[in-house]
Amino acid sequence: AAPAPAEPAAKPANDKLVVGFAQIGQESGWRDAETQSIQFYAGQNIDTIDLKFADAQQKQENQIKAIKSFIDMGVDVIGLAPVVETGWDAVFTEAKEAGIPIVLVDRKADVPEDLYATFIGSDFIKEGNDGADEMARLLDNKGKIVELEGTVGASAANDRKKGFDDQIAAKYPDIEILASQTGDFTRAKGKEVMESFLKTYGSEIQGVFAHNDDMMLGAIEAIKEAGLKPGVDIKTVSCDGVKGIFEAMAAGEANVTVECNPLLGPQFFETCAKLKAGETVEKWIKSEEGVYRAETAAEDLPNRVY
Ligand code: GYE
Repeated sequence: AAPAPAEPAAKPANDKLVVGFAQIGQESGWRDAETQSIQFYAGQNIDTIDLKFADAQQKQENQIKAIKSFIDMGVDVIGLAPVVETGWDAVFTEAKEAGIPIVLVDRKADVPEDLYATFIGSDFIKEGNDGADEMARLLDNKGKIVELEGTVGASAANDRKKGFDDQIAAKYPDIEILASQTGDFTRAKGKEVMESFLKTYGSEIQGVFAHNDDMMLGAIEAIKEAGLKPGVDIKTVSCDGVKGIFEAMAAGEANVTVECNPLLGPQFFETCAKLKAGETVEKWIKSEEGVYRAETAAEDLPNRVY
């Protein structure tokens, strides 16, 4: 008898790298730059990457819903920037049981190590430490300051605060943190909280540390409206390195930004591809970043891409 024809190879429904990404929202210029980096990379690689992108509008429950729908779709890898650190165990366990690796992008989650493949992002404790050293330098190691915290419960806020406050307590006994309050990583809230600090403490305040540049840009407006000079009467140190803060530094209205890199798209998809191929990846893929001061802001500005 004639040999049976070979079975046609079963074709996978989608041979692209299928990735679900649950983004936090659009709270800051930094966040927008990260979203663009991810969407741009996927767009450039449309033949090989299928990106499902969800915007959670700042709500953990929306991120959890998005992750569940990615599990139902059977994506290859799920990425997310967890809005807060806690509360992920159940949904990450569902992903694990479905055999879908989780990649944490830019913010950490407080879960057992076996529930995620890797964290791609910055060392926020170090950013806080660097922020404290810069503030001490600006104030000659002595003075009264206020702190604008990021979103309550976010790893970027928890760790920047810890890094900053611990470094001040350990190395700069003559610097006093008068007050510390959340501005939710937004410009509008940063302005609002700074207004209330100025009402309470007035010209006692000699410096502000903000967990991101957007809140500082809001605080700068509040300081100006109070008739004081930001960057001169009140020194500023914030995190991220967005263009707006370089413009403020070049104009003499801000002093320092501690860079945090949002351009994580390429690293993210390269990591997803490795995970799909069954390769193991490092548990923490660290971003490289620097500290930028007002003195070089005008020169630095044209080189900033976000
Ligand atoms: O600093 C802030 C943003 O998670 C590192 O989130 C990120 C932070 C960033 O909204 O601007």
